[in-house]
Parts: sequence; C-alpha cells; structure tokens
Amino acid sequence: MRKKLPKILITGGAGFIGSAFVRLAVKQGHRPVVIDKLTYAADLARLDEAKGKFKFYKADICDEHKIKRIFRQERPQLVVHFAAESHVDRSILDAKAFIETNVLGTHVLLEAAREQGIKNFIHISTDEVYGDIIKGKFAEDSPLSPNSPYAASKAAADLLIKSYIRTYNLPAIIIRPCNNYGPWQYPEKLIPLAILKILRGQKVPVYAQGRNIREWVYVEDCAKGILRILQKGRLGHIYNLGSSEEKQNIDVVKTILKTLDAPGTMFEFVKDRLGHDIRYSLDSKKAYRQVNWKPKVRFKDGIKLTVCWCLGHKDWLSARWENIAKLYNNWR
Ligand code: NAD
Ligand code: TDX
Repeated sequence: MRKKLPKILITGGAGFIGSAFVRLAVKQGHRPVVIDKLTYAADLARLDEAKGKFKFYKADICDEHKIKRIFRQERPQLVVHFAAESHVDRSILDAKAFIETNVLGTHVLLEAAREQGIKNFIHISTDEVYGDIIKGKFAEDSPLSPNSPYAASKAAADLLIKSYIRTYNLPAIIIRPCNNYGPWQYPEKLIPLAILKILRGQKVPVYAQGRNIREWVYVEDCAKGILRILQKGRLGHIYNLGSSEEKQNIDVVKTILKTLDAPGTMFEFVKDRLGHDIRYSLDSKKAYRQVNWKPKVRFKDGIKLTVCWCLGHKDWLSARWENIAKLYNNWR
C-alpha cells in the first residue's frame, strides 16, 4: 500500500506559479487544500487538469477568522505560501494591497501555522528582496535591500518569517526564485505581455533602452525546485532558486519576435519604470547541492514552449487585455 502523504495547504494556488505547484503536487499523489482570494491575477482554469484532486477555499489570507477556521478544519501538516500581489508596476501605482496581502496576510498565516503546529511553512519570496547587483551574484546571506514597494513588502514578509523561526521555533523555509515564465502567466508581465502585443499587431513596450537584466526560470522547473525543498530542505534555511540564464530585456523581446516570425523592429523604447532594478542574479549552488535540484528547461526551449502555449490560448490572453490596457494607460 502507498504511504499516506502529508496534507499540504497551498495559498495562491490559482495564480501562475502556485497553480503549477498544485498541478505537480497532485501528479505526485498529494491531495492539497488550496486557498485563494481569486483576485484579477487568479484563474481556476489553471487547475482544470487537477480537478477533483484538491479542495478549494475562496478566502483572503488577511481574514484572520476565516483562515484560522480553515486551518482548524483541515489540519494541514505543511504550508506552501504563494499568495501575493506580484506585479512591480502595480505596486508603484498603489502599494496598499501589497502591504496588506504580502505583509499582513503573511502574518495571519504565520499565526494560524503556529496555532496548528505546522511541520513546515514554506514561504515563497523573490530575488527582488536583495535589490539589484551590477556584478556578481546574491547568496542567501546577502543583505536585503529592496527597491520597489513590491520588493519591500516581500522583504518585510521574509523578516517576519525569520523572526517567527527565531522567536517561536516555527519550522519554516524561505525560497527566493528568480523571474518565472511559462504557460498561464498573466500578460501584465514582460514575456506574455510581449507575446500578446505582437499577436495584436502592436509594438512591445521596452523600458528605457532594454538593458536591464533578469534571470529566467521555466515555471515547471521552479515548481519542482519548491517541491524538492519541501521534501529535502533544511528547516530555518533560505534557498535561492535561479537558473543562471541571464538576459537583457531587449534580447528577450527580440527572441520572442523571432519565434513569432514578427518583424525585428516591432518594439518601442518607452519611459523607464521608476526605481527600475538594473540586474538580478542569484547564486543557487545551495539548492543545487543540498536538494539536488537543477532547472532542466533551457531559456531557448522554454520560450518556444511559452509562445506555443500562448498561440493555443489566444482567447485566454485577449480576455485580459482590457485590464492590462487600463493599468498601462495610467502609466505611459
Ligand atoms: P500571481 O499574481 O500570478 O498569483 C498570485 C495569487 O495569489 C493569485 O491567484 C491571487 O488571487 C492570490 N492572492 C492575492 N492576494 C491574495 C489574498 N489576499 N488572499 C488569498 N489569495 C491572494 O503570482 P505568481 O507570479 O504566481 O507569484 C507567486 C508567488 O511567487 C508570489 O509570492 C511572488 O511574490 C513570488 N514570485 C514570483 C515570481 C515571478 O516571476 N512571477 C518570481 C519570484 C517570486
Ligand atoms: O512592458 C514592460 N516592459 C519592460 O521593459 C514590462 C511589463 C516590463 N519590462 C521590463 C521590466 C523588467 O526589467 O521587463 C523586466 C521584467 O518585468 P516584469 O515581467 O514586470 O517582472 P519583474 O519586475 O522583473 O518582476 C518579476 O520577477 C520577480 C515578477 O513580476 C515578480 O513577482 C518576481 O518577484
């Protein structure tokens, strides 16, 4: 008989990375509990292939009573916390929801986890908490120096987690992934936005001169890394999850144009993002060595897979166009 797997509670499971993690966990035999507020960024269709194999609660992680009730009812042993406001540009326009969800919401979950005696609380943080770096890479013990309101709210959550580990011996792990891309990403983020713009016959907006650098990991690889850390990671530790595939934004956009067979000139340089981080770069040796994780999908292949997925989901992307246009009409 198969060993009974521990019950995982996943927040933000209807989002981009959270849903990839739910799909993976279900494939591995887990039957998770998913909590999501279903904001503009969510879509339960991302979980269609896992239908019937997870339990869903529509709930705001800031709602202390509801969250504690779900924890008492479900008695999960493990928590993987993805729920967040995740788009930097939105945080620059209005940071309030970022502070509420990313900081106060995380606090509510930490209290619920403490009350229930959770065995492992995995907090999904980001490379952005370190700020930017011109040369070299950030290691897990590099100082936190966030530059956007989004990054500051994520760094605040990281510090709360660290304080709960030290003060209450909360069994927790912080994971800091680099930029994810792949199927089901909301098209406010660079890669799906570029694809959607090109499909609409419009130029891709590139901030400043497109020289800013991001490190890119395919979302399914990132989900595998998170699961591996959940199974083998050391409590109280921090793990960077990067791919070492660093690209200038302009090169990302040109690769997408080429993949779509669109004219190489179908982009425009636009006003820069305020406080725009120049380069992110993670030293991920710790995850490679301690939990034996390495991303498998190379950027050149991941981009093809992503473009292919987008071509098969044009309606899904287009349905989000108005919301994105509303965001960026205030902006550019
Ligand atoms: P996303 O915006 O696609 O999804 C976030 C999910 O959280 C949505 O389903 C949303 O409905 C839910 N949510 C938001 N506020 C909530 C609340 N108050 N209560 C309950 N649910 C709420 O985000 P994503 O890109 O999947 O990112 C997931 C996590 O990974 C985030 O914590 C983000 O900071 C982190 N991260 C993302 C990236 C990236 O490149 N996308 C990279 C590193 C880290
Ligand atoms: O229209 C655009 N033009 C452009 O040049 C957009 C939307 C972005 N950009 C640039 C800004 C960044 O340098 O592309 C780069 C990537 O931008 P985003 O896709 O908005 O991602 P980023 O700001 O790097 O943050 C992402 O990675 C870290 C996620 O959104 C975060 O949730 C994660 O923590």
